[in-house]
Order: sequence, then structure tokens, then C-alpha cells
Amino acid sequence: MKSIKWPKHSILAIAVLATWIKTVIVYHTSFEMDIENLMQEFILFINPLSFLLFIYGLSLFLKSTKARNRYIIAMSIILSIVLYTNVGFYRFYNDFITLPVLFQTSNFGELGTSVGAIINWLDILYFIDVIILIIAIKFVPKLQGQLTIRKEFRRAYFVLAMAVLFLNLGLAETERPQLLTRAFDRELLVKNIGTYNYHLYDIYVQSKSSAQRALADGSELVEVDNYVQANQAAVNDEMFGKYAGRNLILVSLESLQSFVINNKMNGEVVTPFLNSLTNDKDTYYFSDFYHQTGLGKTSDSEFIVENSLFGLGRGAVFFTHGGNTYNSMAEKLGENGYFTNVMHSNNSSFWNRDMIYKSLNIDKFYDINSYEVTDENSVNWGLKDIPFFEQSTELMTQMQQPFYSRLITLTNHYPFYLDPEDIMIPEYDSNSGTLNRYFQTVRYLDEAVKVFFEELKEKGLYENSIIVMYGDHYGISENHNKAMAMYLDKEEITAYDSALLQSVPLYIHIPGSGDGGEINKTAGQIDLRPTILHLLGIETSNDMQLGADIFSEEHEDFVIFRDGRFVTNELVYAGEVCYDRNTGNDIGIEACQPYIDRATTELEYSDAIINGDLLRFYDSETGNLKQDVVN
Ligand code: GP9
Ligand code: MN
Repeated sequence: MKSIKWPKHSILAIAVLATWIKTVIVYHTSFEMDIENLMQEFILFINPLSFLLFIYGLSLFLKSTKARNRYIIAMSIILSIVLYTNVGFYRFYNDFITLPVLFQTSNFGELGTSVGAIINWLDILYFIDVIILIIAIKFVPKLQGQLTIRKEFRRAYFVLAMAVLFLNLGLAETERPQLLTRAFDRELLVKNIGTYNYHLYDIYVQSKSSAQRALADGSELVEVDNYVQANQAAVNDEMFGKYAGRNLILVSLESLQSFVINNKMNGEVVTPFLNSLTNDKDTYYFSDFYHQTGLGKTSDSEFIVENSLFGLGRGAVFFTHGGNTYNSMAEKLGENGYFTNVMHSNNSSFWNRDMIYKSLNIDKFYDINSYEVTDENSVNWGLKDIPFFEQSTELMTQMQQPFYSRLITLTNHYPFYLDPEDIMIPEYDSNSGTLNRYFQTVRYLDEAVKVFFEELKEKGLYENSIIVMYGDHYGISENHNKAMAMYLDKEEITAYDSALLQSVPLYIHIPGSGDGGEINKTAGQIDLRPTILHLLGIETSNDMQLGADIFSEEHEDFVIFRDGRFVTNELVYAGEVCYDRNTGNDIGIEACQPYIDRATTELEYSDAIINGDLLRFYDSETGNLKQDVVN
């Protein structure tokens, strides 16, 4: 040993290296992460480094070698415990830990009894870096005298750590744009920013929401309640309860926008089946209906439909407020004897669905594990829509009736890839591959819906159901405006056009009813909850909801977008300009002002309900504040 000259910061270097390598090995051996390319592999490799440099590097601020070593050992133990706890949790739940889960002790009921099965003695290897460090400290010879750490060294060290962090974030951003603002999946977060940084991020997001929650009290609800009550739309007596007792099948049509409906692309019909439903005797087709989602995309649409509240302006409410009290459509239907479920062939943790579905009181989530997914029957994001619908109807035959099933399709999702055998029409010929392929995947989605209807009929599930289908959000973003202008034969896509392009189709199909026709009232996803519940004969007059029954005489032609834009039957407000809807001309802000004010109020009230978790203070049976908060 004597002959080796150990560098001054050997222990620090060993700590960083040992924990880094261990973490990367654990990624590969203990978690199932889909790595699709070399870049993702590289990001996974470097992602623990920045955090480890920081946390171990803090030892450089300690004066004595002894204190530094103690700190490093303590940190390595804490980090090993964090990592190992995640491994244990993952073995059981197939998910990474998020703070609210730690506080929902009921989650651990099941876990407690199976701890024995989860742990084994080889798990000591998860602490291998601690062991290496203890040995190293023993054997690396002590330096003579006290080591003073130069300021310049410290500065250079932390600059390096920062550089690694930014490199990591930069690469992650190119792989997964808007990763942190949208925060869609814990697995994606861990894959891209690393398990340790993920926990910091999670602590930040969760503590921000719990602080807002802690500061809120029931009195805030009084004002919101007054507004909601004053703006209630009375039910349409003719429609109320007309289809009570039927199964409710809700289909989220991935990325489907209205501009393809009853439209052609280079002479090809894009949506033959959905077109046929627009003048079907048993179908209401809503031709001026809009999505109202923000960054939470599909999950926002789910949130809006279930709760008749808006998603949040930042991030995905499914993630940030998954543990709130809600009064969802599923909960209402459950109270009325329905078996409620969501069917979607994806990991249950995506969009935090596994957590929030509990808060929404959804009885069962048929996630990827309920489906047979093979290489042959999947493409792009996973199971293709046709086998998805086939397998879903099969599952429905086993369900207790009446049921409420919400199905989420997936094939018509960016980047809109299909297998050659599923291509039914040629690509479009604009400068945007995305738009070009979009028509093809939309065509496939249309076919899938047709197959779904046939399957429902075959399985005897059709007659006694109501089938509601809506586009979840836009599929073609403003990045493709040039190509869209070409398709729509316009010079350019203005803010006015973009707002109107947010229209998504809505169908309410009621087999054998003879009820149907085109409805051109201006409405949005927020109106679905009361509209549907009323058809099924379920009252919502005490519910804290911001939408209105579209069949109501009092329904207003006014739809608010999450970013403050809005559309009425006469006006379009976008890019801070007030347009005459018919001419597309700027008509001065005054005409829009009353609506701008109301849009602001409604968005604020919705945010207040969510951020303050205010529904925990509300009794929807009576429409009153819960007694204990009044005093
Ligand atoms: C994922 C699917 C797609 O499960 O819902 O989500 P999106 O990217 O459309 O929000
Ligand atoms: Mn979607």
C-alpha cells in the first residue's frame, strides 16, 4: 500500500463512482425500463451522476477528513435505503414511489404481509457501495495533517456537477420534450432524470400542492358554490332519464379533430364510418364541440369528463392532485348501481392513472395486464385499436350490468405510425410527415370504431347501451400550420383558425332510439358529465361542476379553453384578439370583454377547487358545506 500515492479526494471519488455504477446496474437488473435506442441508454447511464456529484460533493464544505468521511458514509447509506425501498416497492407495484403513496398507509396493508416474499438475503448487494466505502476508508492511508480544500477546487467541482446536470436535462428534453412541465410518467422521469433527481422533483411538486391544500379552508367554497348554483342549466324534461339503466360506453378517440370528419384528403374519404354516424337516426352528432385540455392531454380530457372541472394551467392535474377528493361521474354512476371501469392497454402508472382512479372511485382499471399484447398486434404506442376493441368487448361480456366503461384508444397518436397491412389510404403530400401520416391513422381509427360496433352487436351488448365518443385533444399542433394551411386551402393559419381547429367530434349514439341529428351548439368536454348523467336519469343539481347539459334549453353557446381562449356562436377570442366568428375580422376587445371576465372567473374557480382540494369540504348529497367546516 505504501508505494501507492492516493489522490487527496479518493474517498469522494470512490463514493461517486461506486454509487453511480451500482445505481446503473440496479436500473438494469431491478426495474423493467424499455430502452429504445442508444441515446436513451446513454441518458440512463449518466442520469445518476449529477445528483451524486452534488450530494457527495457537499462533504467538501466540511473541515476535517473524519467529518467528511462520516458524511459520505451516512449519505451512501441513505441513498442505498432510498434505492432499495424503490426496488422493493417496484417488485410489488411495478411503479416508483411517489410521496403521496408513502402517506396513504392503506397502500401498505397488502405490502406488509408480503414483505417476506419481497426481500431476500442477496439484497445486501444493494448496499455494496456502502461496504466498499467502509473498506476504502479503512485502507486508504490517512493523509498527513489536515487537508484544506481550496475554494477554486470546490468551485470547479460544482461547475462540473452543474454541467453534467445540464447535459442530462438537455438530452432528456430532446428525447422527451416537456418532460418536466408535463410530467406524464414516473418511469419516463426516472429514465430521463434519474431516480434521485426524480425524488427531488416529486418532493417539490407534491409539497407545493400540499402547502396550497393546507392553506385552504371550506369558506373558499362558498363563493364558488354561489357561482355554480347561479349558472346551473335546468334539465331538459324530455331527455332526463330517457335512457336510464342502459350501460354507458365512453370512447376517447385519440387525437381526433373535427376537420377530418365529412372531409376528403386527395379524393379519399378519411372517416367513412364516423361520417355515416353524422346523419344516423340513432346518433346525435355535435359539430361545434371542443376539447379543453392543457398539457395533461389525454389525462386532462379524462379529468374534465369525469369531474366537469378544468385541468390545470401548468402540469397534469392527474399527477399533481391525484389524491384529492372528487365527485366523479364514475362515483355517481357507482352510487347508482353501475360497475365502473376504464379500459386502456398501457402501463397503469402512465399519467398516474393507477393512483387517481382510486380517488375517482373507478372500480377497476383494465390496464395492459388485462390484454394480450404481442409484437404482431401492436404498433407505435402499443396494442392496436382493432384488437383493443375486440378484446375489450370480450371483457365486457364478463361485466356486471349496468356498467360504465371508458375506453381509451391509442393508435392514432403522434407520431402516427402504422404497420403496412393496416394502411388503407395513401399519405398526404404536404411538407409535414406528421400531418401526412395522420390521415392514415385516423382512417385506421375509423375502421376500429366500426369493428367495435360490430363486436358489440355480436356480443349482445349493443342494444342496451349508450355509446358516447369524443376526440380527446388535438392531434396536429401549430408546428404544422403550413401543412394545415395547404390542406385547408388557406393562405395561412391564424390565431382565429387555430382556435376553431380545436374542435373535436362528439357522438352520442343511442341504439334503437330514433333519437339523433346534428347539433351545432357550441359546447365542450366540460359539458359531458351533466349531459350524460341526465340522459341516464341521474341528478347533478347539487354537484360542484362547471359544465352544463348540452340538451338543456339554458345551455349557453360558450366554450372556454384552458389557456383562456374561448369560442361562442358569434365570437372567437384568441391571441388576445376578439374576432367576429363569421367573418374572422378583429372587432375590438369590448365585444369579448364580458366573456373574457367569465372565462377568467371559471378557470380561477376550477383552480381553487383543485389546488385547495375543496371538495373534501363539500357534501354533494345536500349541496352544503360539511358541518365541521362551517363552524
Ligand atoms: C397514454 C395515452 C396517450 O396512455 O393516453 O396520452 P397522450 O400523450 O395522448 O396524452
Ligand atoms: Mn391522447
